[in-house]
Amino acid sequence: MKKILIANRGEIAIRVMQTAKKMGIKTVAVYSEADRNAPHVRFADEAAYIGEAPSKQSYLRGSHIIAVAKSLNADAIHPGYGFLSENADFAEEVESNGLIFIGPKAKAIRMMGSKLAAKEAVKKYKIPMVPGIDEAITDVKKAKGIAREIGYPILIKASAGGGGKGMRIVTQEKDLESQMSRAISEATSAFGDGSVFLEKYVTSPRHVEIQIMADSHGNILYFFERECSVQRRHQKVVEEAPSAILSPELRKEMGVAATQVARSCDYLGAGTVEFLMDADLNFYFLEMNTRLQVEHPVTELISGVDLVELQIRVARGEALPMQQEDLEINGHAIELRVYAEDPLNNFLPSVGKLERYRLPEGKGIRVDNGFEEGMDVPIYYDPMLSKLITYGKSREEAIELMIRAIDQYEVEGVMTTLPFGRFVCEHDAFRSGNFDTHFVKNYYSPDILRKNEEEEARIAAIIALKQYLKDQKVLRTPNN
Ligand code: MV4
Repeated sequence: MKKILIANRGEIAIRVMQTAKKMGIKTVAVYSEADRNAPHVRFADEAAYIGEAPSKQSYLRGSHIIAVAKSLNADAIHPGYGFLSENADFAEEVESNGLIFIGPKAKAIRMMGSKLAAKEAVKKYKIPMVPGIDEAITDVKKAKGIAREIGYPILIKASAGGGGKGMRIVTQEKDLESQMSRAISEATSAFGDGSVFLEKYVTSPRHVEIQIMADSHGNILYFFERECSVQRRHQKVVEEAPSAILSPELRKEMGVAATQVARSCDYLGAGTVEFLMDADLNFYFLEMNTRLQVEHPVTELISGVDLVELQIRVARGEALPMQQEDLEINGHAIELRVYAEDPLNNFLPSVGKLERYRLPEGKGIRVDNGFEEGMDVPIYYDPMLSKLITYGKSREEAIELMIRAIDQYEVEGVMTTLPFGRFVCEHDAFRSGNFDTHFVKNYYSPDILRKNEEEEARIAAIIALKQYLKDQKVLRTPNN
């Protein structure tokens, strides 16, 4: 593998290129009209224009991107996350054009893209699952019978859904019929597949996911867990590794279950197996994400591996260079997703020019960044500016470092989620480790941030006044 085309933009394109460069592999960036001057373009050895700003006319043009890769003699395509990363047809087309897709085979992507197919695939292993059914259901009468058996509240999920799309909570039987028909029509229009199924609704779960990596020689390793419960409307905001609540035994149990999920679909490359965990630490398999995830850096910091390097190596057909016994957790890492969104105004995208943009730096601080001072934040794509990641010997150290790094991070021109990240890191529930997926909903309100900001403004005013009085004393010397 001598040259890789990265079919993505922003921080993840740069992240992948960094490792490719380290491995002596040439890189090709692709860019849309909006990204002509983007850092990921300048970071690459070569770059190719692929179309207008909207993703559909650029970053989602699979066939065109493949043609570009071939014309520039690339050997492989890395899809990053989002865009084409979980598009089975694209993975297939890459391979049928004689290029290497740095990711799993199309079959595994397809299987795990369907919740029902995934449940079917893992059946031969003893993977704990939420009580529910593993077939699509349309008959309301039958559904009522099943829901009664499972017990309310139940959750209707779309088989083709994911990341919370197409889910409906039903608390009582009289709502089941209407919710089911809504769920089916929503799933049909959103995914072109109206299959829905029922599960017991776990009311206050944690979201714990396991990073796995598989090679083409039958080896599958787990790289421990990430705790991702701090999320807002299915959008993760803060992630950490390891989880504050897993025992070594439970970690191993979940790790083994995750590798079995990967085995069930003949997995290759980096993947993440998502679990729900209830208050009694029971865990249940939810779904598998067949890509490198946004939050992979926390895993890299605590395990000491470069996940992108391993992706590239297994894509080249190499065996994984370590065994499960070689892996251990060192320290604690936390990631804050820094979005150009206004936490005081319902997290509305805050577009504009980065008038000032200075990153924090220092020991234990990593910033996976895709922007620079003077750039506009484009409206066409995800508004994530960067990922701020801190690493310490302990969870407390990582949290303290995160607060200091947030204070050091300078952004002017757009609103960001940095103050929101500070709120999370200072909150007792987060600090104690005792929180679930309802953290933001339960504890956050813009008023809290406003009060913090007013308090900061008050302190700044006091300091300014003190300095003013001091300056006056200096100026009023006896000779004046
Ligand atoms: C659930 C659940 C409770 N009970 N399934 C949301 C995203 C998708 N991956 C599955 N999700 C959930 N499935 C049962 N049976 C609660 C969620 C859920 C959630 C899961 C992980 C992280 C954040 C979440 C936020 C709301 C709901």
